[in-house]
Amino acid sequence: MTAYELLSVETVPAYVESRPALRDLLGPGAVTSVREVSDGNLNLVFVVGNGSRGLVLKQALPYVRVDPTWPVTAERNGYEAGALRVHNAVAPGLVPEIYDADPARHVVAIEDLSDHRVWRGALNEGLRHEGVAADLGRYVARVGFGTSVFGLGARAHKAAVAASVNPEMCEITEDLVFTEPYVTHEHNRIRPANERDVADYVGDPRVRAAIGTAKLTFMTHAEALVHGDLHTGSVLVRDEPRSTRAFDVEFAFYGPLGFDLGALWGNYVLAAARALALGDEAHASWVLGLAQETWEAFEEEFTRLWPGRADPRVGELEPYLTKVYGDAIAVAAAKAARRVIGYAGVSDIDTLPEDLRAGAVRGVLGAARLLLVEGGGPGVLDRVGGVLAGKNL
Ligand code: SR1
Ligand code: MG
Repeated sequence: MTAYELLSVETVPAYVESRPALRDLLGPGAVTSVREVSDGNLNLVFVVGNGSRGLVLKQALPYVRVDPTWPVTAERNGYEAGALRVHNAVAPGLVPEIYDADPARHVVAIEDLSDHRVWRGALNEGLRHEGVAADLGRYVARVGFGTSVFGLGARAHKAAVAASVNPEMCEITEDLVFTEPYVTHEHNRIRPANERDVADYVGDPRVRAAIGTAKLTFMTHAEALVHGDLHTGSVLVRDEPRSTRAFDVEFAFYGPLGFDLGALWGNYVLAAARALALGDEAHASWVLGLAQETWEAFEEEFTRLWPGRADPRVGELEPYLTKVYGDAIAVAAAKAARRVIGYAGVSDIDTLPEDLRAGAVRGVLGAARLLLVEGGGPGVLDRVGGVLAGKNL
């Protein structure tokens, strides 16, 4: 029993009618199609149309959709609406438009991007969407500059930090990414064939030290209103005309820029591990090259924005970029490792044939360990492919 009414295919038309912004968008009494497409861990999602235009309704459940015994704040829907508005302002065209937010029913209405597809699925199929990785680097740069003290100045940054605290969702990340994989926990799903690999990885004191540092950075470096969960399943892509949209910003919070870049890199590692397990070296190599592509686009865009900062006495560009890079390397490792040890696996690995999975997991943990041990050292990303392939570099 929830304290607010959950949407269903049957009730969506009346709901749209009851929301002035949506009625104006689609026209009165005009809903002709409703399709439920909920497939993430947390929310109900409906694609609504009137024959010529559409929108998407996303409603937060007060629990994890795939585990109703696990309560999660429905207020995340409001955090998402707030972050989406801000991201639309600083990075237009790289996120879905937002049409409406309903704090009583915990619903946001956003642009219908049904002509896009989720990037993770495309990567799993060995498809190359050129330019997406660079678009995402620009997205992180624009959000990272525009919502930070650099873009906002001191007072507005402090006000934005205060207005955007998202403690419950941050706690999920603190637990699932930085804690649970490193302790004995009921959420962990370790295959017998990988027990030794996981024990070696989590038992390495260098790994534990680097993860502890990354967790502290996550919890205390309120740099920018980052996406907070920027994996390849949070990205929609379209080829013609090319379009890239980062969506699903319910984990948005004031955190380190490197968190979003590292999330992308960690998921490139998972996609490459899949490709290598399937014997597609060319795709693995292309996917691993995306990390550099994202970084270069980020660096170029951030550098372009830098002269426009509110206070030229705050920060130095090169040391700041070095800090972001180092943060991102550790997050890449944490994000890749959590998906093969802890709660919420990814299809890249979980849909591999059983006999290929253990090797892929071993490769991912080897790559994560390399990244954590070497930190932001020179050429570390270039060595990931070798480790994934089982070469002891
Ligand atoms: C209980 S939520 C599990 C995971 O799903 C989301 O995509 C986040 O990555 C979160 O950690
Ligand atoms: Mg999500």
